[in-house]
Amino acid sequence: MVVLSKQAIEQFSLIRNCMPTTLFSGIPLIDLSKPDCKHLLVEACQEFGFFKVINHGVPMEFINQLEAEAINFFSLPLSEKEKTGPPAPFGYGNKKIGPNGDVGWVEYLLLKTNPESNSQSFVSNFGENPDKFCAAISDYISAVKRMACEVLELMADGLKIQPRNAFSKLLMDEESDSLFRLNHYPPCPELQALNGRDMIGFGEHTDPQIISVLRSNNTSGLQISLRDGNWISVPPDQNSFFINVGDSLQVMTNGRFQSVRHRVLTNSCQSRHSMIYFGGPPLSEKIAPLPSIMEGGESLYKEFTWFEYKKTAYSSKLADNRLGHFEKI
Ligand code: GA4
Repeated sequence: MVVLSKQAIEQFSLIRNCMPTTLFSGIPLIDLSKPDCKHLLVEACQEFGFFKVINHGVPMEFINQLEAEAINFFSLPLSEKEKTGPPAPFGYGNKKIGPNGDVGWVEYLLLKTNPESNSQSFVSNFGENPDKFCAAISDYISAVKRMACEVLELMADGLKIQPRNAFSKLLMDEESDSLFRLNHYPPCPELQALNGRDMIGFGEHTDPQIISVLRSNNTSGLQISLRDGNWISVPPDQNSFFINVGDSLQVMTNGRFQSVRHRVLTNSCQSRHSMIYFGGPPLSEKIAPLPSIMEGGESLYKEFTWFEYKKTAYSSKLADNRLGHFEKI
């Protein structure tokens, strides 16, 4: 990206950084190789809607290969990358996020997880070796989807939900409306001149889907909002995955799990690369609390389909509370 003047920087959202950003050491850590991790998973989803996963079983080779491809792609000239755009519904995007005026210091590729639905002409513009890039994406997505399903099954076990695939079957469905996103947050050296202020790479929001699985390189920037509204910085860890509860999982657990508000701040000296799998249900799926969660109680939410939720999401701004429209008063 280009060098920015101070005025140009100020077109992006800046936040006053009262406290120097310290990395928070209390992020729940889930070791998937431990037999009783389901209880810790439930606690983490209730308290934070967010946790870190180790012993995840996703081969490092897939992660490293895709990261190398992504770095290659984002280092191409803008005109090359733009051949894969615009991002709506899928493709390359730069600074503009979503259809309603949100901007961030980020460039990205937004894709469907089902390789057949990314059209041939679109995929053929994936940088210098599109086949290699597509193969890396597909290997990575299959492994991460498998891990996401295992995590969802452990959550169902921890919540004593039957059948244990009540959540994961939605991601496994052929019609699952899941997405994949590669983000590049270029460094912004001019930030140092804005003492005491941070620039927004990706503004605060919750993810609309069921679950999001994020992997980033070792550059910090991700922050999550705690229940008390305070923002904390997540220490990066390139060998682990970070998992977010999405709005749909909040509804399916009748608010027992809460989707996590998160954002990314720009780093002044290092590029941040992240890859996120958003596990979503089929468009026609009714999103409602599972009967075994309700134990005869009332749903906190009006009934809606994933299609209806998505429509609301795409007519909202990033920071909006989208679930608010569907809460019973
Ligand atoms: C947030 C989660 C995913 O990145 C995403 C985003 C989507 C987009 O970038 O186009 C949205 C945002 C996300 C929620 C509200 C709408 C839609 C931008 C936006 C303003 C791909 C998604 O599914 O929802």
